[in-house]
Amino acid sequence: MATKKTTNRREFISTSLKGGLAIGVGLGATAPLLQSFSTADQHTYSGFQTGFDQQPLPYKYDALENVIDAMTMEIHYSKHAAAYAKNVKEAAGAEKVDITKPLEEVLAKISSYSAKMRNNGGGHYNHELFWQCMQPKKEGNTPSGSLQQSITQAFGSFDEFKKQFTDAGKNRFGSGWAWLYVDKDKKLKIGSTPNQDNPLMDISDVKGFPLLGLDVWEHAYYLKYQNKRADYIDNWWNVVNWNYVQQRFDKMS
Ligand code: MN3
Repeated sequence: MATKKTTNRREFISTSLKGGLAIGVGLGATAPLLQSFSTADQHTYSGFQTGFDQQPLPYKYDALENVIDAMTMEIHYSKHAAAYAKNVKEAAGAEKVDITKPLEEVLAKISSYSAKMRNNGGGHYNHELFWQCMQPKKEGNTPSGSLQQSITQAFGSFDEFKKQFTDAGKNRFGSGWAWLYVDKDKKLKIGSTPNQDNPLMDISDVKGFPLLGLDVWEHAYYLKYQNKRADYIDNWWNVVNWNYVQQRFDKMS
């Protein structure tokens, strides 16, 4: 009897892992999050998991005008980001990745894949998140509720958080991203990653679940801001979609 029970449990764990929970292993805080997903909300934003196809931009190219101009948005979405989506699928084909599963599973074990997968898988994930993290400009744009409280708790004040996040973006040498993320101890952290890396990747220095990401590649701002990355970041705070960031935070708390 005892032997049979052990076997059944092993089969159960194996089946669960195949069902899409693998990313939870080694990421601590994301395990309960992913376990709560039904099959239906995989590959959609409702479950905060990411598929391999580029999703429609949630607003028009000119919706963020005065902060991010329409031409930058159009080139960024339809050329740069579209290329990451195309190339990650190519890499997935070559490396026998099941693209009906969330991209997050690949990112969590990115050290076992090619540089092409790392650059384009990260690039695709980061941009899909980035579009959702923005909305048309709002006056007095700040988080509210539990996210605001947790930010104040973690960084002292919202202004101090903004300063540290801005510095993370400004000081990233070359191309990369600034992040607000939840680490394995469920603490809010600020960090930055080079190129198209992100906190979901096993090779990343900063690890956790990203809540908010800022693209500081020159292609994200150069047409309007030229070399003034700091001005781009200062202005970008006006278009952060804090409701979306709060929803991601709620999934993690
Ligand atoms: Mn970009």
